[in-house]
Amino acid sequence: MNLPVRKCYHAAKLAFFLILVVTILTLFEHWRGGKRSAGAQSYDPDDEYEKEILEDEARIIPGLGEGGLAAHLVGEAKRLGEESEKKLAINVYLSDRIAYNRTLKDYRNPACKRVVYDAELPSASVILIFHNEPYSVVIRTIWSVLNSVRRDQPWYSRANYVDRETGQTMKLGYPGQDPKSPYVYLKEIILVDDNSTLPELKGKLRHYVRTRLPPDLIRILRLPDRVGLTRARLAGARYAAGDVLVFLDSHCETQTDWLRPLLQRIKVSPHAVVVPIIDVIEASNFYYSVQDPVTFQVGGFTFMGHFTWIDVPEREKKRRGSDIAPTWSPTMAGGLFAINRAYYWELGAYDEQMAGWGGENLEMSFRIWQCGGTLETIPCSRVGHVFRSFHPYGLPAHTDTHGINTARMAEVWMDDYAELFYLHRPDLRKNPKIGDVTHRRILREKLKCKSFQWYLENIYKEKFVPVRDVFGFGRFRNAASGLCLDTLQREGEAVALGVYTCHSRLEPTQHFALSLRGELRDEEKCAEVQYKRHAGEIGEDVSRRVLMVTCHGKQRGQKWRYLPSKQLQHADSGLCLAAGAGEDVRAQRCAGGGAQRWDIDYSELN
Ligand code: LR7
Ligand code: MN
Repeated sequence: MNLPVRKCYHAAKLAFFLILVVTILTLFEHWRGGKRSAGAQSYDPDDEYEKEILEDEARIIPGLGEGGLAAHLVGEAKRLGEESEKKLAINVYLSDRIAYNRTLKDYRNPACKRVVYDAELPSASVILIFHNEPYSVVIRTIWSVLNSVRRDQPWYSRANYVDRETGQTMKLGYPGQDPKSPYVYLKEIILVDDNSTLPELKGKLRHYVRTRLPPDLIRILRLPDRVGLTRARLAGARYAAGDVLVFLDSHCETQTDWLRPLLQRIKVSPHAVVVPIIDVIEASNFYYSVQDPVTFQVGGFTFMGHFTWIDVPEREKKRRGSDIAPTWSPTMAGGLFAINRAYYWELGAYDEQMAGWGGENLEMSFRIWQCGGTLETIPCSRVGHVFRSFHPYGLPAHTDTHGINTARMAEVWMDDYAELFYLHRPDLRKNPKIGDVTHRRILREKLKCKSFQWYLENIYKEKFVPVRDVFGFGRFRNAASGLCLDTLQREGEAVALGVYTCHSRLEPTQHFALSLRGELRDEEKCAEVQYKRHAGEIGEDVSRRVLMVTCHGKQRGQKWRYLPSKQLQHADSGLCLAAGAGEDVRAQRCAGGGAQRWDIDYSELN
């Protein structure tokens, strides 16, 4: 009977052992579980970001702003939106509620759909720079770039797979690109954070990129100091590895197939710097607005150093041959362009001593043309940009970076024409604040660049040069009242011309000219006598308004004569410019007297 007892003993031992093991395992599990829940209590920032991002995503209203239509909120939400726009120049409250990857209607010239691009194109590094930009707007910009280069986009399937010269079948993408990569032609997106202070642009943005975007395609470059947009772009360019640098502001949305036309043009013409057509995304409702898919404008400038939009000159329409052909542009706005990376460095990249905002766009434009490149708008590439009415971010305290940067540009590229800038900004003439530009002048020498005069005569023939194309210019002082012609800073098409106390020096609002064509004008607008139908005969008491309107260059209605009596006579109506009691000038029947006599500062006719 020993045996069963022994058996029993062994069984008990085994059972005890098993219980022990199970207990230990259970305890261990328990301990691990406890540790896990303790971990959730201890702070992990990524969990916090994840939570915030999920909340953000839950706020999005499906369908809002879809297709690029205007988005509207009502009631309290509408009010909060307007409030955010007052503060940030963009309706950020609304932006937070529009899908990050909303679609846009295709606004391109229909002819663009028939263009055939090479299957193999240069690779692109897209560089987005930002300082305290609204988080959701930045994310939407990134999504828009990514979605537009997805291999499964219908326009890529229609790509030319057969090389036209060799007859070889080509793989869609850039040389060496993995054909299985879901993104075509895109080497990388480089986000350059110009030392933002908004917390959501730090960890949360990083977490978003890691969890929702292809992290291996997106780099975030954090600048340790706020350096301004020129140097932020330089930092991005230094880092970039793609064949082509594509710069965008971080509040953009791209249109259907916007990238290939830029890459194709640079492939064919490596010294072409190319810009898309820039459409307006309304800051208040995110409406993607397009004037007309066929006509678009190119870049001009004012001697104040500002970028302007101008109509494509008739001679250029002839030269380019087709509405969708590359169109020469005298300048570019600066924020959205593509350039061959090697050429960017060869051409002198940027003036790295430009701080803050402004000036770099005209500097680069003049440099491109004067040093042998071309600056072109590519009509089949369209990108929307949120235009803001003010800069929501602060700029380096009390420094007028636009003025200083423009002076640096003028010193290097404008030769004697720099005087026309200094006419507006005498305070910057020989001002030590501008800093040293020697190395940029050496660059100009080295690249054997042409003169500014060459640029004006060959690239921007239409530009009105207020000291060259004139009989007289400066202040126009009225003999009776002693007041000077003044735009009174009235803006808009067709605004009344006025008079104001003469400034001691030539101020832009009082800088008028009598052009060789006989226009009475400032840099952009020409004086016309308001024409009334059925006004009857010109009687003694006739008095008409004088309006400043865009110069058409055709003389009709915009021609004036400066008489030996110092009267300014309007050719079509025969009326003379007169200053009266009010602040607006009038066109009246010519008569003697000081009210119709005008002294011009600098005139060949005085
Ligand atoms: O200190 C700064 N650091 C920055 O990184 C200041 C700005 N920035 C960033 C900013 O976050 C934005 O992404 O730089 C980018 C451009 O700044 P914006 O959007 O305030 O400039 P803008 O659109 O008002 O101005 C235009 O002119 C500028 C001149 O310096 C730049 O060249 C902008 O890129 C340019 N924008 C465009 O060309 C878009 C089309 C607008 C037009 C016309
Ligand atoms: Mn911008």
